[in-house]
Amino acid sequence: STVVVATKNAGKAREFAAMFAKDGITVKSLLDFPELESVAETGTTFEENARLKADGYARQLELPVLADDSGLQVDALGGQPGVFSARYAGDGHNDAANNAKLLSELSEVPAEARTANFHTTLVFAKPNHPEQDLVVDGDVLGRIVGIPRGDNGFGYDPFFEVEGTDQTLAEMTADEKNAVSHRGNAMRQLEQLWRDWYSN
Ligand code: ITT
Repeated sequence: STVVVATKNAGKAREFAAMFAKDGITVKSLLDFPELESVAETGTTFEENARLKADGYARQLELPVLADDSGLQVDALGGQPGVFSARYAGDGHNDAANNAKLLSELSEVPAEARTANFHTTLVFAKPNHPEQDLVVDGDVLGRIVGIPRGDNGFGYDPFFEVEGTDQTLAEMTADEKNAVSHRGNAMRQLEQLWRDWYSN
């Protein structure tokens, strides 16, 4: 079977594909449906934006879809970039520019005060039944390092060292990242909801 993940981010799509592949499920992303009208992320919370994407694309596709809204929350920056993580350095979503801005904002902050967390809210929506949306969250704690490490993953991964390890998310294999990440933690909760659903 197939699950549609309502994302244009190839890094996210790759992670979902790897997680669903373990259950024999194929993932399609919005990159497979270029004709759809883009849903604007006008919300002020991860949940609002994830609901907008899930409901908006489920309605257009007339299929159930899973949406992911995620971001990096840095304590010394009052939780920024947060829901603005994709647009931190301006519209257009440029990972290199976002990472450069993150480092410059933290230039006066000592290493021990660079604590952060990554957050994901996942929403699973069926077409035209927003009241039945399944909503789960996932987090991972860590800190922002001054020099990027690792070539795996995407986005802010080379700068995010996972608490309790000496590795950034970009130094982990895909399986290692999924075992500890915000997205992996949220997916494990969603799988539990799906199991409860089908056994009732
Ligand atoms: P979609 O909305 O199409 O899913 P997006 O990249 O715009 O794609 P978000 O609005 O959720 O997604 O923005 C998330 C931002 O956080 C974006 O800059 C990502 O690169 C970054 N991000 C999300 N998950 C990440 C992860 O696991 N590792 C590193 N960066 C991540």
